[in-house]
Amino acid sequence: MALPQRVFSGVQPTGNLHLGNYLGAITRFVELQDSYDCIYCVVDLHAITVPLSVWGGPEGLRTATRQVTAAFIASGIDPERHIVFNQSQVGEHAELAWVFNCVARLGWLSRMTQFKEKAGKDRENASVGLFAYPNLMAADILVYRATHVPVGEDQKQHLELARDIAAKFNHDFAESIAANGHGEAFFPLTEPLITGPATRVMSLRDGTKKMSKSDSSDYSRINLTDDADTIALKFRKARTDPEPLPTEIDGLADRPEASNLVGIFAALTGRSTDDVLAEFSGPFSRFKEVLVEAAVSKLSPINAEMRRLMSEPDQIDAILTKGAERAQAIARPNMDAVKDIVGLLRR
Ligand code: AQP
Repeated sequence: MALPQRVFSGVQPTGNLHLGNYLGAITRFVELQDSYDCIYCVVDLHAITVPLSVWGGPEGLRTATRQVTAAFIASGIDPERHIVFNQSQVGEHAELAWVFNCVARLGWLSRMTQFKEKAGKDRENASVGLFAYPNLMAADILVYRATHVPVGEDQKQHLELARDIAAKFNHDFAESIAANGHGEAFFPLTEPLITGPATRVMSLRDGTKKMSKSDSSDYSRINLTDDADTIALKFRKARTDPEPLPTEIDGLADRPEASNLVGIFAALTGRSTDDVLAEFSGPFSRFKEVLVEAAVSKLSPINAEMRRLMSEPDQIDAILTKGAERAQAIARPNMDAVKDIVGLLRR
């Protein structure tokens, strides 16, 4: 039986969401609502894989979880038509992650660049959770047997690992999968959806580094909570090079900061890079003014709606609880099937 075409994706509540999260992930989440059954998750169990000082402790985590939920809804995700919830309310994610801890190989995880970057030089001191993060991410997706995952470019390697885990599970348990009536494969080989003009938005201070919540400089990113003046200031201070904007795309080669700003403007306005350059080639100062206008007009209404939603935390919590119940109604039977396939007795 063909599985439903189902989208799953998640965002970590580890601080302020930024323009990279918005253009690379959340705008795609919104677009996909008309074509798929969508499940959007605030992945709070992933947030606690880094030191407590980074995710802000219990109160910080609760606030950030509500804030990501507010950003989803303010950006246009409809929690009535689709499912919005936080990961820790559906225990099946962690349950399946344990099974995947026993399927994935140490060598596979050792190659993950995100672990290397986040653990840094002090690997011995990194949490086991940070190392096993990709297994939990695979479980997040596969506990719903999701077929498509919209993400930014940085998550490509983790999605390839999720496919490897699904393939190994299907292979190792092939007989049991068939005997339990699931045909040749239980888990789909999920397709990443890494498309659009902003799959990798770069830092405003260094065009070779990804825009990131954990960058120590707030000037490196536009936060969804920034007001119009802050957005204007950050773009005016954004690093550029001495050359004017070129008339054609070839002229952006080896100019990471210029490419990034043009890419951001193209994504915000839905225009092609060629089109943007045709109109705005010349001094950066003029281009930065229109960039500020485009960012403010896109982000201000989202910012205002997020603030309104955050003033009623009980309503956000009610949305998350209802979403968790709906998510669990899909996850539980899948987890029961995994138990039967593996041979874990259940009630
Ligand atoms: N710079 C980016 N450009 C495009 N997409 C991005 N994403 C993140 N940064 C960019 C995408 O946003 C989604 C949610 O990401 P996340 O917050 O769960 O984790 P992350 O990728 O680790 O994001 P950050 O901001 O870089 O967080 P820190 O600094 O904590 O590591 C994902 O789809 C991601 O691809």
